[in-house]
Amino acid sequence: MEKFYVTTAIDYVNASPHIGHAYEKIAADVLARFHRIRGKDVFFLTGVDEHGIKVERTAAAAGKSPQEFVDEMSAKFKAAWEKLNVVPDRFIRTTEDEHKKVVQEMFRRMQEKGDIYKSSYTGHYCEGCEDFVRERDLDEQGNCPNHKKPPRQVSEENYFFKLSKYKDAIRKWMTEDPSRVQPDGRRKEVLNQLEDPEVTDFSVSRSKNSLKWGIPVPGDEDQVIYVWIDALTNYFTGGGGFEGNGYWPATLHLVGKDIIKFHCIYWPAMLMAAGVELPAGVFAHGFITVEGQKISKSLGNVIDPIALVEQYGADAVRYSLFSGSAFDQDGDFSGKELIRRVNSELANNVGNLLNRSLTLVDKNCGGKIPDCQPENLVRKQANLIHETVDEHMKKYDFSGAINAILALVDQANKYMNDEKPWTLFKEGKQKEGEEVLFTCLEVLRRTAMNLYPFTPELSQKMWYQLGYDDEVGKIGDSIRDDGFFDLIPAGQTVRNQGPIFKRIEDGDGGTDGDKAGSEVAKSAKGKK
Ligand code: ME8
Repeated sequence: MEKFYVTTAIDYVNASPHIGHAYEKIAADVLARFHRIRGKDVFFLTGVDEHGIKVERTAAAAGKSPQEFVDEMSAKFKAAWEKLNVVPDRFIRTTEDEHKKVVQEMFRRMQEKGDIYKSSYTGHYCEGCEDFVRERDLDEQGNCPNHKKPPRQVSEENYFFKLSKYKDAIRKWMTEDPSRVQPDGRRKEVLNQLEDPEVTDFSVSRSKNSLKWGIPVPGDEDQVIYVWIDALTNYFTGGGGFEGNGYWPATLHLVGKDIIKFHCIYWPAMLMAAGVELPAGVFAHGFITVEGQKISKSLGNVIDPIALVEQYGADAVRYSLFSGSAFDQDGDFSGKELIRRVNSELANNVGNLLNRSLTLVDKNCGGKIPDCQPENLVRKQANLIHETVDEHMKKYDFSGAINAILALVDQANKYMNDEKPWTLFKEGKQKEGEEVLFTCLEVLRRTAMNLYPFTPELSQKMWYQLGYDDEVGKIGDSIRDDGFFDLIPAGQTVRNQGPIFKRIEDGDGGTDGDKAGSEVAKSAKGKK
């Protein structure tokens, strides 16, 4: 069976999860579900990044021990993903013993290869980035351009990794197969960074005086392993580490656009030094803004994904995040847009097609799927939807996949309006009426399957109403070798249980979605 091992970045636990973190985790879950129903052996890893200065400081400020603090915070991240129906095969924490051992072994192997040496260093360290910032990249006030805070002057003796030795090999890795780093614009960006002489050997440890909360350097009590070495290695730990569990190398590392340097330069170089196979690919997604603004605590727009799910439901949040904007570019979240899309696209277009079809089947076909094989344009389009969705998903074009499914649903709704099966039945044209219904039911079956990665609950409800007793998420288990899914079975009894998706009404009974969105932001703020 073909394997698909997908990972996400692991989130820092110094603050609560926000919608930007959720966006990435849902995307990985969408891919995991998509490949699973296509019959692949999927392993989906996500988790949290628990070491480092930021976490150490935040724990101290909260009057807690680092361990106590990360235990609480990790549970919050886990709970948020559960609420969103994000179901990883493993939720990794970098404080796990198993991970610590893999990181230390990784370090040892890099050392054995002669790629780690001791040297002293002076630089500007930004705790927000958990990285050194170059002097010329600081803004006019001398602040880190990303975190708008002054970096600390750090001067100490550390272990260094010989990145310089691997630059040519990394360039080759990224150019000989351009699909390894996507989108292409990001690949070019990293290739440019690679040419920068300042992207060179880097420090891979801190002295215990400056950082205690981390994994000790094997054989040196005074040094702690630098947070990025620790964090990146989580992907390898998840893949079974040096013992293996059959999933490494990862098929895909899904990460935000801000951390591609670490994933496309540091990580492959580390793996080469440790003699470990490289991942098949990295994809960098865009950033989510909230109502046009960068997510920031000071703006008070840090939307708590749990509050959002409580207000709108998991499917609505998942769907609205990916239906509107391109995954490889920045996108915006607004309550108004969520309500508009969910009401018009899911409740109206998909919901109406299902409801009308099932009502007519109940009234005119004894509640059973009619036995026929009509040939018409809508059926032809329906037969193509699988391939079309595959094409979009292969390119991580989630909104393209959703739009193709919705276009088919629109086409079927229009077809029903034009053919008027209710009139056909009235006129005694039973066969013609059944053919129209069968066509629409086939579209609905395919819609349930193809929307499933985005809206698992809605799809399961559709599946059940179409008369299936199994789970739509398990169809991959019985997929035929030729990848063809059987037709909706004639004679299967449908179960019309009313709307699968209720229209979202705003609190005021109006359509002021923006207000709804900011209510969530407010309630999220109030909880802190
Ligand atoms: O970078 N929109 O952790 P992190 C979309 N621990 N994605 C966003 C986002 C937004 N507004 N804000 C953040 C770290 N992200 C490291 C990763 S991996 C070995 C270690 C994404 O909590 C961000 O791009 O700062 C990253 O992929 C993830 O959330 C975690 O960010």
